Amino acid sequence: MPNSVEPLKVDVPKEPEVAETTGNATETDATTTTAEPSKKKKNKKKKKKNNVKAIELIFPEEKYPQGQWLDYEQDFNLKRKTDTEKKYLKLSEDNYQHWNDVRKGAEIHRRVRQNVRPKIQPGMSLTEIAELIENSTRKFTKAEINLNNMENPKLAGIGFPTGLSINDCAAHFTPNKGDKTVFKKGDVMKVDFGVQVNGNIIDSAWTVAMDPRYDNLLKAVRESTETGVREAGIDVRLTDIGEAIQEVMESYEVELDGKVYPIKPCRNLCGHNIGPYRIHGGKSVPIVKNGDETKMEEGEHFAIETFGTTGSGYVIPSGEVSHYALSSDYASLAPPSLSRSKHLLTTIQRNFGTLPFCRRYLDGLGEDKYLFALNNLVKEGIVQDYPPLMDIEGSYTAQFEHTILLHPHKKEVVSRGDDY
Ligand code: HZT
Ligand code: MN
Ligand code: MN
Repeated sequence: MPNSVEPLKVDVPKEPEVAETTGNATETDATTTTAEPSKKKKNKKKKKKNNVKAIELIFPEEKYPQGQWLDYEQDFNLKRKTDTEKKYLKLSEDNYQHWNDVRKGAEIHRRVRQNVRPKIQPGMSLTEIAELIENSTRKFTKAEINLNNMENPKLAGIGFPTGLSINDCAAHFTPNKGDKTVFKKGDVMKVDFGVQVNGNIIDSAWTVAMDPRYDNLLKAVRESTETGVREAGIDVRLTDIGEAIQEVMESYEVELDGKVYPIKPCRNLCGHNIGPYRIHGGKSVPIVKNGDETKMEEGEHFAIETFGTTGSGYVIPSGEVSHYALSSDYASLAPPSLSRSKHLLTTIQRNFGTLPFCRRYLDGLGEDKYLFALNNLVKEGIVQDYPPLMDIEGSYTAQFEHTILLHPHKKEVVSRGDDY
Protein backbone atom coordinates (compact mmCIF):
# COMPACT_ATOMS: atom_id res chain seq x y z
CA MET A 1 0.00 0.00 0.00
CA PRO A 2 1.25 3.51 -0.70
CA ASN A 3 2.76 5.21 2.34
CA SER A 4 0.64 8.30 1.72
CA VAL A 5 -2.36 6.50 3.24
CA GLU A 6 -0.97 6.37 6.78
CA PRO A 7 -3.70 7.64 9.14
CA LEU A 8 -2.90 11.17 10.17
CA LYS A 9 -3.76 12.79 13.44
CA VAL A 10 -5.50 16.10 13.53
CA ASP A 11 -5.00 18.53 16.34
CA VAL A 12 -8.48 19.83 16.87
CA PRO A 13 -9.36 19.64 20.54
CA LYS A 14 -13.12 20.37 20.54
CA GLU A 15 -14.15 16.95 19.26
CA PRO A 16 -14.46 14.23 21.86
CA GLU A 17 -11.47 11.90 22.02
CA VAL A 18 -11.97 8.86 19.88
CA ALA A 19 -9.83 6.00 18.69
CA GLU A 20 -7.72 7.53 15.95
CA THR A 21 -6.88 4.45 13.95
CA THR A 22 -9.00 3.06 11.19
CA GLY A 23 -9.77 -0.55 10.54
CA ASN A 24 -8.32 -2.00 13.71
CA ALA A 25 -10.30 -0.48 16.53
CA THR A 26 -10.68 -3.90 18.15
CA GLU A 27 -8.75 -2.73 21.19
CA THR A 28 -11.89 -0.85 22.14
CA ASP A 29 -13.99 -4.01 21.93
CA ALA A 30 -15.66 -4.51 25.26
CA THR A 31 -15.66 -8.28 24.73
CA THR A 32 -11.95 -8.63 24.13
CA THR A 33 -11.11 -7.02 27.45
CA THR A 34 -12.92 -9.66 29.50
CA ALA A 35 -10.37 -11.39 31.70
CA GLU A 36 -10.11 -15.08 31.06
CA PRO A 37 -8.05 -17.76 32.79
CA SER A 38 -4.97 -18.41 30.71
CA LYS A 39 -5.16 -22.18 31.07
CA LYS A 40 -4.03 -24.03 28.00
CA LYS A 41 -6.68 -26.49 26.94
CA LYS A 42 -5.30 -29.12 24.63
CA ASN A 43 -8.39 -30.26 22.80
CA LYS A 44 -10.53 -27.20 23.19
CA LYS A 45 -9.10 -24.73 20.76
CA LYS A 46 -10.61 -21.39 21.64
CA LYS A 47 -13.03 -20.55 18.89
CA LYS A 48 -12.34 -17.14 17.44
CA LYS A 49 -15.38 -14.95 17.99
CA ASN A 50 -16.37 -13.01 14.96
CA ASN A 51 -17.87 -10.20 17.03
CA VAL A 52 -20.73 -9.37 14.73
CA LYS A 53 -23.19 -7.54 16.92
CA ALA A 54 -24.74 -4.10 17.30
CA ILE A 55 -21.90 -1.60 16.89
CA GLU A 56 -23.08 0.30 20.00
CA LEU A 57 -22.06 -2.71 22.11
CA ILE A 58 -18.51 -2.35 20.79
CA PHE A 59 -18.46 1.46 21.17
CA PRO A 60 -20.63 2.06 24.25
CA GLU A 61 -19.65 5.74 24.31
CA GLU A 62 -20.86 6.11 20.72
CA LYS A 63 -17.71 7.97 19.67
CA TYR A 64 -16.61 6.44 16.43
CA PRO A 65 -13.07 6.57 15.05
CA GLN A 66 -12.30 9.33 12.61
CA GLY A 67 -11.18 8.41 9.15
CA GLN A 68 -7.84 9.24 7.58
CA TRP A 69 -7.16 12.99 7.58
CA LEU A 70 -5.52 14.44 4.50
CA ASP A 71 -4.38 17.98 3.81
CA TYR A 72 -5.74 19.62 0.72
CA GLU A 73 -3.06 19.23 -1.94
CA GLN A 74 -3.62 22.67 -3.40
CA ASP A 75 -3.63 24.40 -0.03
CA PHE A 76 -0.40 26.34 0.41
CA ASN A 77 -1.95 29.31 2.24
CA LEU A 78 -1.14 29.06 5.94
CA LYS A 79 -3.40 31.99 6.90
CA ARG A 80 -6.31 30.28 5.21
CA LYS A 81 -5.47 27.07 7.02
CA THR A 82 -5.56 28.74 10.43
CA ASP A 83 -8.85 30.45 9.59
CA THR A 84 -10.44 27.24 8.40
CA GLU A 85 -9.21 25.28 11.39
CA LYS A 86 -11.06 27.82 13.55
CA LYS A 87 -14.06 27.36 11.33
CA TYR A 88 -13.79 23.59 11.72
CA LEU A 89 -13.69 24.01 15.49
CA LYS A 90 -16.95 25.93 15.41
CA LEU A 91 -18.52 23.58 12.88
CA SER A 92 -17.44 20.50 14.77
CA GLU A 93 -19.67 21.52 17.64
CA ASP A 94 -22.69 21.94 15.36
CA ASN A 95 -21.94 19.04 13.05
CA TYR A 96 -20.45 16.54 15.46
CA GLN A 97 -23.53 14.30 15.48
CA HIS A 98 -23.67 14.22 11.70
CA TRP A 99 -19.98 13.40 11.32
CA ASN A 100 -20.17 10.83 14.08
CA ASP A 101 -22.99 9.11 12.18
CA VAL A 102 -20.86 9.08 9.03
CA ARG A 103 -17.96 7.61 11.01
CA LYS A 104 -20.25 5.05 12.59
CA GLY A 105 -21.32 3.88 9.13
CA ALA A 106 -17.69 3.75 8.05
CA GLU A 107 -16.69 1.71 11.10
CA ILE A 108 -19.48 -0.73 10.30
CA HIS A 109 -18.31 -0.88 6.67
CA ARG A 110 -14.77 -1.76 7.79
CA ARG A 111 -16.01 -4.40 10.21
CA VAL A 112 -18.33 -5.99 7.66
CA ARG A 113 -15.55 -6.26 5.10
CA GLN A 114 -13.07 -7.52 7.71
CA ASN A 115 -15.61 -10.17 8.61
CA VAL A 116 -16.50 -11.29 5.08
CA ARG A 117 -13.17 -10.89 3.27
CA PRO A 118 -11.65 -14.18 4.51
CA LYS A 119 -14.93 -15.99 3.82
CA ILE A 120 -15.17 -15.03 0.15
CA GLN A 121 -13.84 -18.09 -1.63
CA PRO A 122 -14.16 -19.54 -5.12
CA GLY A 123 -17.08 -21.96 -5.32
CA MET A 124 -19.42 -19.72 -3.32
CA SER A 125 -22.57 -18.49 -4.97
CA LEU A 126 -23.06 -14.75 -5.29
CA THR A 127 -26.25 -15.12 -3.27
CA GLU A 128 -24.25 -16.58 -0.36
CA ILE A 129 -21.69 -13.78 -0.56
CA ALA A 130 -24.37 -11.06 -0.74
CA GLU A 131 -26.21 -12.54 2.22
CA LEU A 132 -23.02 -12.70 4.28
CA ILE A 133 -22.42 -8.99 3.69
CA GLU A 134 -26.02 -7.94 4.15
CA ASN A 135 -26.67 -10.03 7.27
CA SER A 136 -23.47 -8.72 8.82
CA THR A 137 -24.52 -5.13 7.99
CA ARG A 138 -27.98 -5.76 9.47
CA LYS A 139 -26.46 -7.04 12.72
CA PHE A 140 -24.03 -4.15 13.16
CA THR A 141 -26.71 -1.56 12.37
CA LYS A 142 -29.60 -3.31 14.15
CA ALA A 143 -31.48 -2.80 10.89
CA GLU A 144 -34.47 -4.95 11.94
CA ILE A 145 -35.33 -2.90 15.01
CA ASN A 146 -34.30 0.42 13.54
CA LEU A 147 -37.43 0.67 11.43
CA ASN A 148 -38.26 4.32 11.83
CA ASN A 149 -41.89 5.01 11.10
CA MET A 150 -44.45 4.91 8.33
CA GLU A 151 -42.94 7.75 6.32
CA ASN A 152 -39.26 7.10 6.71
CA PRO A 153 -36.79 4.39 5.88
CA LYS A 154 -34.63 2.72 8.48
CA LEU A 155 -32.54 4.83 10.84
CA ALA A 156 -29.58 2.64 10.03
CA GLY A 157 -28.99 -0.37 7.83
CA ILE A 158 -28.05 -1.36 4.32
CA GLY A 159 -27.24 1.70 2.21
CA PHE A 160 -27.77 0.07 -1.19
CA PRO A 161 -27.70 -3.43 -2.71
CA THR A 162 -24.45 -5.38 -2.51
CA GLY A 163 -22.80 -5.13 -5.91
CA LEU A 164 -21.01 -8.36 -6.87
CA SER A 165 -19.99 -7.64 -10.43
CA ILE A 166 -17.74 -10.11 -12.22
CA ASN A 167 -15.19 -9.65 -15.07
CA ASP A 168 -16.76 -7.69 -17.97
CA CYS A 169 -19.51 -6.52 -15.62
CA ALA A 170 -18.18 -3.37 -13.95
CA ALA A 171 -21.07 -2.50 -11.65
CA HIS A 172 -24.66 -2.91 -10.51
CA PHE A 173 -24.97 -6.67 -10.51
CA THR A 174 -26.47 -8.35 -7.48
CA PRO A 175 -28.14 -11.75 -7.73
CA ASN A 176 -31.90 -11.87 -8.18
CA LYS A 177 -33.86 -14.79 -6.73
CA GLY A 178 -32.77 -18.11 -8.23
CA ASP A 179 -29.48 -16.77 -9.61
CA LYS A 180 -26.92 -19.60 -9.72
CA THR A 181 -23.79 -17.56 -10.47
CA VAL A 182 -20.72 -18.85 -8.61
CA PHE A 183 -17.55 -16.88 -7.91
CA LYS A 184 -14.69 -18.75 -9.67
CA LYS A 185 -10.98 -18.65 -9.02
CA GLY A 186 -10.18 -16.90 -12.31
CA ASP A 187 -12.81 -14.17 -11.76
CA VAL A 188 -12.32 -10.49 -11.04
CA MET A 189 -15.13 -9.47 -8.69
CA LYS A 190 -16.02 -5.97 -7.53
CA VAL A 191 -17.55 -6.00 -4.03
CA ASP A 192 -19.45 -2.75 -3.60
CA PHE A 193 -21.71 -2.35 -0.58
CA GLY A 194 -23.23 0.46 1.42
CA VAL A 195 -24.06 1.25 5.02
CA GLN A 196 -26.29 4.11 6.11
CA VAL A 197 -26.72 5.74 9.51
CA ASN A 198 -29.50 8.34 9.69
CA GLY A 199 -29.36 8.63 5.91
CA ASN A 200 -25.60 9.19 5.78
CA ILE A 201 -24.38 6.66 3.24
CA ILE A 202 -20.94 5.06 3.16
CA ASP A 203 -20.22 3.86 -0.36
CA SER A 204 -17.01 1.88 -0.66
CA ALA A 205 -15.78 -0.99 -2.81
CA TRP A 206 -12.79 -3.17 -3.58
CA THR A 207 -11.90 -5.86 -6.10
CA VAL A 208 -11.30 -9.53 -5.34
CA ALA A 209 -9.11 -11.60 -7.67
CA MET A 210 -7.51 -14.87 -6.59
CA ASP A 211 -5.21 -15.12 -9.60
CA PRO A 212 -2.06 -12.96 -9.31
CA ARG A 213 -2.10 -12.33 -13.06
CA TYR A 214 -4.58 -9.51 -12.36
CA ASP A 215 -2.25 -7.81 -9.87
CA ASN A 216 -1.35 -4.97 -12.25
CA LEU A 217 -4.99 -4.33 -13.09
CA LEU A 218 -5.85 -4.07 -9.40
CA LYS A 219 -2.79 -1.94 -8.68
CA ALA A 220 -3.69 0.47 -11.49
CA VAL A 221 -7.20 0.97 -10.17
CA ARG A 222 -6.20 1.16 -6.51
CA GLU A 223 -3.60 3.80 -7.41
CA SER A 224 -6.11 5.68 -9.58
CA THR A 225 -8.64 5.85 -6.77
CA GLU A 226 -5.89 7.05 -4.41
CA THR A 227 -5.13 9.76 -6.96
CA GLY A 228 -8.78 10.78 -7.04
CA VAL A 229 -8.82 10.95 -3.23
CA ARG A 230 -5.60 12.98 -3.22
CA GLU A 231 -6.79 15.45 -5.89
CA ALA A 232 -10.24 15.97 -4.37
CA GLY A 233 -10.72 19.26 -2.55
CA ILE A 234 -12.73 22.43 -2.08
CA ASP A 235 -12.86 24.47 -5.31
CA VAL A 236 -11.19 21.72 -7.34
CA ARG A 237 -12.65 21.30 -10.84
CA LEU A 238 -14.15 17.86 -11.47
CA THR A 239 -12.47 17.59 -14.88
CA ASP A 240 -9.05 18.11 -13.24
CA ILE A 241 -9.66 15.17 -10.91
CA GLY A 242 -10.66 13.08 -13.95
CA GLU A 243 -7.53 14.11 -15.81
CA ALA A 244 -5.26 13.09 -12.91
CA ILE A 245 -7.03 9.75 -12.53
CA GLN A 246 -6.84 9.06 -16.27
CA GLU A 247 -3.11 9.74 -16.38
CA VAL A 248 -2.42 7.22 -13.62
CA MET A 249 -4.78 4.58 -15.01
CA GLU A 250 -3.31 4.81 -18.51
CA SER A 251 0.23 4.42 -17.22
CA TYR A 252 -0.46 0.72 -16.51
CA GLU A 253 -0.76 -2.39 -18.63
CA VAL A 254 -1.45 -6.02 -17.86
CA GLU A 255 -0.29 -9.19 -19.60
CA LEU A 256 -2.85 -11.98 -19.89
CA ASP A 257 -2.12 -15.18 -21.84
CA GLY A 258 0.84 -13.58 -23.58
CA LYS A 259 -1.14 -10.55 -24.75
CA VAL A 260 -0.46 -7.08 -23.36
CA TYR A 261 -3.54 -4.95 -22.62
CA PRO A 262 -3.40 -1.24 -21.89
CA ILE A 263 -5.51 -0.45 -18.84
CA LYS A 264 -8.18 2.08 -19.69
CA PRO A 265 -10.52 3.99 -17.42
CA CYS A 266 -14.21 3.15 -17.97
CA ARG A 267 -14.86 6.66 -19.24
CA ASN A 268 -18.63 6.67 -18.74
CA LEU A 269 -18.42 5.60 -15.10
CA CYS A 270 -17.86 8.15 -12.34
CA GLY A 271 -17.77 8.95 -8.67
CA HIS A 272 -20.49 11.16 -7.23
CA ASN A 273 -21.56 13.27 -4.33
CA ILE A 274 -23.88 11.78 -1.75
CA GLY A 275 -26.84 13.47 -0.06
CA PRO A 276 -29.01 12.44 2.88
CA TYR A 277 -30.72 9.17 1.85
CA ARG A 278 -29.51 9.83 -1.72
CA ILE A 279 -26.70 7.83 -3.22
CA HIS A 280 -26.35 10.32 -6.06
CA GLY A 281 -26.45 13.98 -5.05
CA GLY A 282 -26.18 15.42 -8.58
CA LYS A 283 -22.44 15.88 -9.14
CA SER A 284 -20.40 13.30 -11.03
CA VAL A 285 -16.65 12.86 -10.57
CA PRO A 286 -15.25 11.77 -13.93
CA ILE A 287 -12.35 9.35 -14.30
CA VAL A 288 -11.20 10.98 -17.54
CA LYS A 289 -10.67 14.61 -18.54
CA ASN A 290 -14.22 15.52 -19.56
CA GLY A 291 -14.25 19.31 -19.48
CA ASP A 292 -16.68 19.59 -16.58
CA GLU A 293 -15.62 22.75 -14.74
CA THR A 294 -18.03 22.23 -11.84
CA LYS A 295 -16.17 22.47 -8.55
CA MET A 296 -16.26 20.47 -5.35
CA GLU A 297 -17.53 22.49 -2.39
CA GLU A 298 -16.92 22.72 1.34
CA GLY A 299 -18.97 20.30 3.39
CA GLU A 300 -19.68 17.95 0.50
CA HIS A 301 -19.68 14.19 0.88
CA PHE A 302 -18.22 12.29 -2.10
CA ALA A 303 -17.79 8.73 -3.27
CA ILE A 304 -14.49 8.62 -5.14
CA GLU A 305 -14.42 5.56 -7.35
CA THR A 306 -12.46 4.53 -10.39
CA PHE A 307 -12.83 1.64 -12.80
CA GLY A 308 -10.10 0.20 -14.99
CA THR A 309 -10.57 -2.28 -17.79
CA THR A 310 -8.79 -4.45 -20.33
CA GLY A 311 -11.80 -3.87 -22.59
CA SER A 312 -13.13 -0.88 -24.51
CA GLY A 313 -13.36 1.56 -21.61
CA TYR A 314 -17.03 2.17 -22.29
CA VAL A 315 -19.78 0.35 -20.40
CA ILE A 316 -23.22 -0.45 -21.73
CA PRO A 317 -26.27 -1.07 -19.52
CA SER A 318 -27.47 -4.59 -20.26
CA GLY A 319 -28.79 -7.75 -18.71
CA GLU A 320 -31.42 -8.44 -16.08
CA VAL A 321 -31.90 -5.51 -13.71
CA SER A 322 -31.49 -6.01 -9.95
CA HIS A 323 -30.87 -2.45 -8.62
CA TYR A 324 -33.61 0.20 -8.34
CA ALA A 325 -34.34 3.42 -6.45
CA LEU A 326 -37.23 5.85 -6.15
CA SER A 327 -36.61 8.74 -8.54
CA SER A 328 -35.66 12.01 -6.90
CA ASP A 329 -38.68 13.72 -8.48
CA TYR A 330 -41.19 10.92 -7.95
CA ALA A 331 -43.40 13.06 -5.70
CA SER A 332 -44.09 15.48 -8.56
CA LEU A 333 -45.23 12.70 -10.89
CA ALA A 334 -48.73 11.31 -11.33
CA PRO A 335 -49.41 8.45 -8.92
CA PRO A 336 -49.32 4.95 -10.42
CA SER A 337 -52.55 3.88 -12.08
CA LEU A 338 -52.24 0.14 -11.42
CA SER A 339 -53.26 -0.97 -7.92
CA ARG A 340 -50.37 -3.47 -7.73
CA SER A 341 -47.98 -0.61 -8.54
CA LYS A 342 -49.60 1.56 -5.88
CA HIS A 343 -49.08 -1.16 -3.30
CA LEU A 344 -45.49 -1.73 -4.38
CA LEU A 345 -44.76 2.01 -4.26
CA THR A 346 -46.03 2.12 -0.67
CA THR A 347 -43.75 -0.81 0.25
CA ILE A 348 -40.77 0.92 -1.37
CA GLN A 349 -41.47 4.26 0.31
CA ARG A 350 -41.88 2.62 3.70
CA ASN A 351 -38.83 0.38 3.59
CA PHE A 352 -36.29 2.20 1.45
CA GLY A 353 -37.44 5.76 0.87
CA THR A 354 -35.01 7.10 -1.72
CA LEU A 355 -32.29 4.53 -0.85
CA PRO A 356 -31.52 2.03 -3.63
CA PHE A 357 -32.94 -1.48 -3.22
CA CYS A 358 -32.91 -4.74 -5.16
CA ARG A 359 -35.42 -7.44 -6.01
CA ARG A 360 -34.12 -9.74 -3.24
CA TYR A 361 -35.06 -7.11 -0.65
CA LEU A 362 -38.63 -7.06 -2.01
CA ASP A 363 -38.71 -10.89 -1.88
CA GLY A 364 -37.51 -10.67 1.74
CA LEU A 365 -40.44 -8.39 2.60
CA GLY A 366 -42.84 -11.05 1.33
CA GLU A 367 -43.62 -9.30 -1.94
CA ASP A 368 -44.44 -11.79 -4.69
CA LYS A 369 -45.10 -11.56 -8.44
CA TYR A 370 -44.29 -7.85 -8.31
CA LEU A 371 -42.22 -7.65 -11.49
CA PHE A 372 -44.96 -6.29 -13.74
CA ALA A 373 -45.86 -3.65 -11.14
CA LEU A 374 -42.18 -2.76 -10.68
CA ASN A 375 -41.58 -2.45 -14.43
CA ASN A 376 -44.64 -0.23 -14.56
CA LEU A 377 -43.16 2.10 -11.90
CA VAL A 378 -39.96 2.25 -13.96
CA LYS A 379 -41.94 3.03 -17.13
CA GLU A 380 -43.77 5.86 -15.34
CA GLY A 381 -40.46 7.31 -14.14
CA ILE A 382 -41.38 6.85 -10.47
CA VAL A 383 -38.64 4.28 -9.98
CA GLN A 384 -35.22 4.45 -11.66
CA ASP A 385 -33.64 1.17 -12.70
CA TYR A 386 -29.87 0.66 -12.63
CA PRO A 387 -29.03 -2.19 -15.03
CA PRO A 388 -25.69 -4.04 -14.89
CA LEU A 389 -22.95 -2.00 -16.59
CA MET A 390 -20.96 -4.13 -19.00
CA ASP A 391 -17.73 -3.68 -20.91
CA ILE A 392 -17.06 -5.90 -23.95
CA GLU A 393 -17.27 -9.66 -23.59
CA GLY A 394 -14.07 -11.26 -22.35
CA SER A 395 -12.81 -8.09 -20.70
CA TYR A 396 -11.82 -7.67 -17.06
CA THR A 397 -12.83 -4.63 -15.02
CA ALA A 398 -11.73 -3.59 -11.52
CA GLN A 399 -12.88 -0.92 -9.05
CA PHE A 400 -11.81 0.71 -5.80
CA GLU A 401 -13.97 3.27 -4.00
CA HIS A 402 -13.86 5.43 -0.89
CA THR A 403 -16.22 7.88 0.77
CA ILE A 404 -14.70 11.23 1.76
CA LEU A 405 -15.87 14.35 3.61
CA LEU A 406 -14.65 17.82 2.60
CA HIS A 407 -14.18 19.63 5.91
CA PRO A 408 -13.11 23.30 5.73
CA HIS A 409 -9.49 22.67 6.76
CA LYS A 410 -8.84 19.08 5.68
CA LYS A 411 -10.55 16.16 4.02
CA GLU A 412 -11.42 12.95 5.81
CA VAL A 413 -11.28 9.58 4.05
CA VAL A 414 -13.93 8.12 6.29
CA SER A 415 -14.01 4.62 4.79
CA ARG A 416 -10.22 4.12 5.00
CA GLY A 417 -9.23 0.81 6.56
CA ASP A 418 -6.11 -1.28 6.95
CA ASP A 419 -7.23 -3.27 3.89
CA TYR A 420 -7.63 -0.46 1.34
C1 HZT B 1 -26.68 3.79 -8.11
C2 HZT B 1 -27.46 2.73 -7.65
C3 HZT B 1 -27.04 2.00 -6.57
C4 HZT B 1 -24.66 5.26 -7.99
C5 HZT B 1 -22.39 4.71 -8.66
C6 HZT B 1 -22.16 3.58 -7.78
C7 HZT B 1 -22.20 1.67 -6.86
O1 HZT B 1 -23.16 4.63 -11.44
C8 HZT B 1 -23.64 9.45 -10.78
C9 HZT B 1 -22.44 8.94 -10.81
C10 HZT B 1 -25.87 2.30 -5.93
C11 HZT B 1 -25.10 3.36 -6.40
C12 HZT B 1 -25.51 4.11 -7.48
F1 HZT B 1 -27.79 0.98 -6.12
N1 HZT B 1 -23.78 4.85 -9.02
N2 HZT B 1 -21.42 3.65 -6.68
N3 HZT B 1 -21.45 2.44 -6.12
N4 HZT B 1 -22.64 2.35 -7.91
S1 HZT B 1 -24.05 5.35 -10.55
C13 HZT B 1 -23.61 7.02 -10.63
O2 HZT B 1 -25.45 5.16 -10.82
S2 HZT B 1 -24.77 8.18 -10.67
C14 HZT B 1 -22.40 7.55 -10.73
MN1 MN C 1 -20.16 1.88 -4.65
MN1 MN D 1 -20.38 5.07 -5.69
